[in-house]
Order: sequence, then structure tokens, then C-alpha cells
Amino acid sequence: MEASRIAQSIGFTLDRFIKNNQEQFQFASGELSQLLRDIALASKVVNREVNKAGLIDIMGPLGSQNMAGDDQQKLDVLADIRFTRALKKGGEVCALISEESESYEDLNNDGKYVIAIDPLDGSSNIDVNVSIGTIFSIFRRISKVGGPIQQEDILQKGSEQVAAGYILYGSSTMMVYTTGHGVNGFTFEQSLGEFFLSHPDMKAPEDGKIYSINEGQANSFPESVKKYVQDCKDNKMTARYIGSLVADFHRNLLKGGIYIYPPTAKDPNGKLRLMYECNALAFISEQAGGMATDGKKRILDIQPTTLHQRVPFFVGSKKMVERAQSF
Ligand code: AHM
Ligand code: MG
Repeated sequence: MEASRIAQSIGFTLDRFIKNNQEQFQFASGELSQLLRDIALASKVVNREVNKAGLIDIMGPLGSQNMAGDDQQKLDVLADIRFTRALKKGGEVCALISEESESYEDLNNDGKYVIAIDPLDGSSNIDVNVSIGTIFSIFRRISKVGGPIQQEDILQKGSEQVAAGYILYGSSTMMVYTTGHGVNGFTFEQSLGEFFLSHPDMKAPEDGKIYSINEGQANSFPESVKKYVQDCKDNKMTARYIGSLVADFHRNLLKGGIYIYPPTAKDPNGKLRLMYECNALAFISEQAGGMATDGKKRILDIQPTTLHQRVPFFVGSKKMVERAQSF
């Protein structure tokens, strides 16, 4: 089938969808649309590199560690470079917060948006050909455009996000995002080099049967989490854990389930980062009818105090998160 006919039969491209929905944004001046396009473009480059990972020597640890003390893989670093470069060129972003850097990066003083990004999440899965992802949160800058970045621009609550999304590099590559008007998913068509709308208006099942948690750490879970996991077993639920947040989240979003990263002995506040892992997925989950908490409090209401802050994370089907919380 020739390229244009494939395009027609698949439907909307991401570009067209963003353009058609631009007026939904509160401050519709086109910059946020352009920013989303920049992210999509960078993700295509990263996708190409992820696909080549087994072929050329870009696998394995680089020998350095990122701020949180995790081993950095070469692809993490490459992805960070790709996204930073695309966002710098785009000009819409004034400050970039990345899992891979200690402090935020000043990109363009005239930019109206702040972005928090985990360029490549699921680092333990990179060199074993298992799904990995990119996660991003976009905030509107609070301080005056043109001036220096302020603390208030950087440390905003998740409820202030104007857009958030993820890219899943899986058996196919998908971009899923929200601007606060529902959630839409786009699948990458390799030969055309385009994302096409494949999952319009995604809804999380209200209840589900899948629980995703690293049970290897169960001895150090809080009693309440141990009890909830036992409850899942008593109710004959299915355990599924990939160890890539985006992949686990995406499966549960489609099928109904809960993802939990609780406090453990190793990570007393959980392992996941509020600013560039939990906030975005919490926003998407809520927009799809799901729920996200730290076990007590809504994730989107947590006021961050540091860039790399960790929080316990319970996210997924509403009834499951409510039940987990009731323990
Ligand atoms: P990373 O940012 O170093 O990739 O770590 C985050 C990942 C998540 O994708 C995943 O859900 C979690 O760590 C798995 O952690 P664990 O191996 O402790 O279960
Ligand atoms: Mg990560």
C-alpha cells in the first residue's frame, strides 16, 4: 500500500490532532502545540536509537551515575541529549528538569513553559530488549517571561501541569498524552515516520484484576501494603511486573490494574520521583478516570520541595487504588 493510502486508512496524524485541538488550551498561542511536536520529534530519534540498541555498541553502563545514584546507561544519556537539544531549538521552554541532571537547565529565557522529563525510564531493561519509556510534564512558567527562572517556576504542584505524557518504546512505539481534556494515544508507523491516533479518548477501567509491584521487596513493605498484596492474592488477581514504569502503567491503563511502588527499607519514600515520573502519570491516570496517590494523599496535590524528591506511588484503576488505600 502506498504511503498516503496507509495514512488515510490509519487516520489522524499526531501533528494534525495537536493542531485541531489547539484551541482547547487556555493560552492558545501555538507554543504548547509546538512543544508537543518537538517532544514527538525527539522521541522518533530516540526510538531509532532504542531500536538499534542491539546492533551497535551503545549498550551497557556508561560507568557514571545520575543524581539519584542509579547507574546511567548510554541510551539514558543519549535520550537526554536528544530531548534537551530538541527543546532548546524549539524555544518554547525556559527551564528543563531532567532525571539525568542535578539541577534544572536554563534553556530559553523567552520560553513560557517549564518541562520535567525522565528521558529514558526503565534503565534496568535497556540492555535486555524489554520495553522502556520517556515521561514528561509541562508547566506554565509563573515568573515574568524574559527574566531569570525562579524557584516558583520549577517547584510546581502536579495539579499545575498543562500537559503530560509518555512515550512507550515497546513492541510498537506509542505516545500518550493529555492537555487536561482526556487522554489520547498515538502509535508510531515506522515506514511513514509518523504517529497516528490509535487510542482516542482512553479510559481506565474502573476496576481491574492486575497488580504490579516488586514483590521481591515484600519483607520491607509497610504492613498495610503487605495486607493489600495478600488481599490481591485472596481475590485471585494476576501479578504483572515489567520493571519499566511506563510499560506497567500503560498495560494497567488499558486492561485495568494497579501499580504500586511503596516505601521499602532501601527507599523509605519509595523509589519513584515526583517531578518527572509520578506527576505525569498521575495526571494521565486521573484524566482517564483512574486515581493516583502516595497511599494517603493525591499525588497532584503534593507540593515538591526538591527536584529529585521521591514519593510512594499507587496508581491505576480507581476502585483498586481506593481499596489499597483503605488498608
Ligand atoms: P529508573 O528511573 O532508574 O529507570 O528507575 C525507575 C524504574 C521504573 O521504571 C520501574 O517501575 C522501577 O524503577 C522498578 O524498580 P525496581 O527494580 O526496584 O522494582
Ligand atoms: Mg526513571
